[in-house]
Amino acid sequence: MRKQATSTAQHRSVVLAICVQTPYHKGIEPNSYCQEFENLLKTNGVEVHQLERIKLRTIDPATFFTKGKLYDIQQICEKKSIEELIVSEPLTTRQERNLEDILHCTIYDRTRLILEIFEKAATSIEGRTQVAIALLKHNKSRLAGKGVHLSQQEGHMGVIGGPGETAKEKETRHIEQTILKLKKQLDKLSRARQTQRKQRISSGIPFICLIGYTNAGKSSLLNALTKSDVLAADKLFATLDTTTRELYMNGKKRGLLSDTVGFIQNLPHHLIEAFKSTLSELSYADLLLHVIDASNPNWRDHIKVVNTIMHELGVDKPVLYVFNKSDKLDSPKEYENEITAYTPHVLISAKSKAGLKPLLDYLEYSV
Ligand SMILES: Nc1nc2c(ncn2[C@@H]2O[C@H](COP(=O)(O)OP(=O)(O)OP(=O)(O)O)[C@@H](O)[C@H]2O)c(=O)[nH]1
Ligand SMILES: [Mg+2]
Repeated sequence: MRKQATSTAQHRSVVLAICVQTPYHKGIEPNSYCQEFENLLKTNGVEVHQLERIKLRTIDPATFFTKGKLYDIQQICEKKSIEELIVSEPLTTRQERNLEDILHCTIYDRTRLILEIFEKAATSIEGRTQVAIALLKHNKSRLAGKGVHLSQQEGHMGVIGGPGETAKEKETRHIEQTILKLKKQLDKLSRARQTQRKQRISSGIPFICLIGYTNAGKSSLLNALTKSDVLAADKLFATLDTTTRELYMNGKKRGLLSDTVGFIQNLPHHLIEAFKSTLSELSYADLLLHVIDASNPNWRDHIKVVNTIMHELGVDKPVLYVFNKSDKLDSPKEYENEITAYTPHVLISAKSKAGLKPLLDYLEYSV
């Protein structure tokens, strides 16, 4: 991962990654959860030297890991001269700092990992600005817990901020000013979005949005339905910028279909906050297509994650559950029995195009 201060240019850090099964993971299938963590690491281009899986019965508020586990990790760090430790869970500033002190290596948590992936994946000005704000807010929160060396430097007479301003205060103020500047830019961009939205609404064309967990196949479905070529990749958060395409059915333009950023468990709060202006589009949708990777053992949990975020965003729109990747299921018939509670729904494969006809029929009659 990216270091705060660069050392030797070509040096690749020795990385230990730990996938943690915590008490709050009740009901989540651990293998696919760890697979998802490995995908996050891969997507961020991290070369992992050792991957450990740890099950925690309780979380230590000061060090996250309990004493015994921490001792084991310490042994690995010493033996393998670990320089970076990446943890699959979000850590508090205090936990991160304490772990750094005990393990003598740089600690990165889930939040940092996801933020860096977003930073790399953002291409549009709006996407980049949103991610930059989230990163700055994260850095600011980390700074708040930073200790001694930053808080003890005295400010000089005459500098902005007045006498006695500490280095920490200066840094915080700088971050706040930058955030303010970026927010102004974002406001301008969102005003342009509002104008586009007004035009769209007055045209009366139905507006359909794809939502869903990351890697569920939203972009693949957009491509399959609109015969376009949006990036669909076996990467997490391949899509960060909204793409809208015209949807034709039986040769007639019947709507606009829009792709959105995928969600994940413990999506950093600052990211949801920063992406609110893009996600606000969802409130204007006539229909949401909630795409689910039916082949992932944690699909139920993924649905919950997405629905919770929708609730947090205050989005309450008609939903069609689109269970995707049916080609990967051993028995699609049996699977149908498991999804009866999710109504209305369709079972499809964006890859083989199976089930697309019932989906199009639904769209034709419902929007
Ligand atoms: N086997 C199979 N693979 C699929 C299907 N649909 C999508 N995929 C694969 O799943 C991976 C993710 O697909 P995307 O369309 O990029 O998923 P997404 O939901 O847009 O992901 P993000 O943009 O990262 O949120 C890609 O490797 C696709 O090729 C399907 O129906 N069957
Ligand atoms: Mg996508």
